[in-house]
Amino acid sequence: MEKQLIINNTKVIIKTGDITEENVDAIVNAANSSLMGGGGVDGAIHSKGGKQILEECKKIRETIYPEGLPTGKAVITTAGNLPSKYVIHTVGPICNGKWSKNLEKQLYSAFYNSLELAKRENLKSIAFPFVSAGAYRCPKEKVATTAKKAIIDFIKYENSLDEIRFVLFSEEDFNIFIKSFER
Ligand code: AR6
Repeated sequence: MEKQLIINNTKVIIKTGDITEENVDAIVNAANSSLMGGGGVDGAIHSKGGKQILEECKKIRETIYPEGLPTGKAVITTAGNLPSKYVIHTVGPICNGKWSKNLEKQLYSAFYNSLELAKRENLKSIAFPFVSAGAYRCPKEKVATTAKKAIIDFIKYENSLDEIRFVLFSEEDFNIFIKSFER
């Protein structure tokens, strides 16, 4: 399933699929602070992308983020064997079913900082997964609304990207996303 929107000349694509198969400049990884891999999208990216990604993550830990990547920040590595050129690793908040202004702020930053990093690297297309909507258990509708806010603000204030994709793993998640964009 796929839906295309145009927002201020930027193509926004909402689709079902496996993000590791997306052919874009950068796919975003819903990582954890350790940057050492895990389950969900993170596990799929590291296992299909190969060890090059982990090697670069280790370098980032040794240099700029010895204590781990803080929630809401983003870093970039190459994408190893994946079809995309880069992986942008971000860390969304852990909600455990709850929601608050602070969690919203952290999640907004995860989306916005990933977009800004793509801009800094002169990238033209980016694909996001449903950050924090899996193991971190943030309410899915809230994640979709926060993602929408972040991308609309980015497009409005400092757009540089030709295409922003959201790649959802199930039809149910796709429908939640579509609803938030129609509001
Ligand atoms: N392509 C697209 N979406 C996927 C894929 C895939 N290949 N695999 C899973 N999803 P999660 P989080 C969906 O748990 O909530 C990891 O262990 C999945 O259905 O990957 O931010 C990390 O290391 C869900 O909708 O990310 C962290 O410890 C969405 O991706 C922690 O999980 C996000 O689920 C991060 O948790």
